[in-house]
Amino acid sequence: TTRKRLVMGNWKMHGSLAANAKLLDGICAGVAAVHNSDIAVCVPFPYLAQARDNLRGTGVSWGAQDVSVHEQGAYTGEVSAAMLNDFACQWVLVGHSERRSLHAETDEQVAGKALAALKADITPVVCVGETLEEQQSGRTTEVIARQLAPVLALGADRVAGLVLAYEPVWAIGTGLTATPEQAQAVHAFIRGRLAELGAPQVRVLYGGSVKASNAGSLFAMEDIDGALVGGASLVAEEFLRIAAA
Ligand code: G2H
Repeated sequence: TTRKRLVMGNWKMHGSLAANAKLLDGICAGVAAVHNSDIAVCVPFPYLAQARDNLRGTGVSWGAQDVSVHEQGAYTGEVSAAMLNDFACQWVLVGHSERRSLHAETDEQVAGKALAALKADITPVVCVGETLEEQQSGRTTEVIARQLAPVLALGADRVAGLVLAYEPVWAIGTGLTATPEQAQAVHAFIRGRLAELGAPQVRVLYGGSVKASNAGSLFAMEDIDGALVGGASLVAEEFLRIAAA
């Protein structure tokens, strides 16, 4: 594969100024030993300035965990892509399963957020994935195709500028990981859709209980281009081991 690996931490709603300082220091201390992989962290909004100040020039990039579909206006509590630009964010997660399930985000809204980010020159990391019930009833590819449809409808030029992440909901924070073969099968399906569209260089990350002990076997798969890491990204040594796997 010619696609460069990307290992991205998703801190979710964890951290404090003090804890982040230690974690970011730890990541920066080990990053020189990591080759062949881009490394990034997606932090809570209030810590974007801290991430920028601590990471600028280190080779570790940073981003946010959500973005508004709107450019500006009376949207209390929302954060725009232009605001993320003010903090030099390179990335923003959109459509994480926790946003879809806890905040009822629709496939169309997720695609709208991806477009808002792209227009601001921020790379959206669009998350897709099926629930346990959907998987058990054999509907995995149907669900992934439905979630991807409005994103792929943005067209090849737009899609070429984003990253996708496959996160089976049943493997998120549960300790259950898809087997490398299970994950690869879905990644191959997604890769096929990208090829059809004419955007073959888009990276597709895997997420869901990724840790140092399983990262190597996941990364050995043809169509797995990196990882979106939750829990294990909160410990610098573990996160670095995943990036180096
Ligand atoms: C999936 C993942 C990161 P974890 O949500 O996005 O979290 O690695 O804790 O399962």
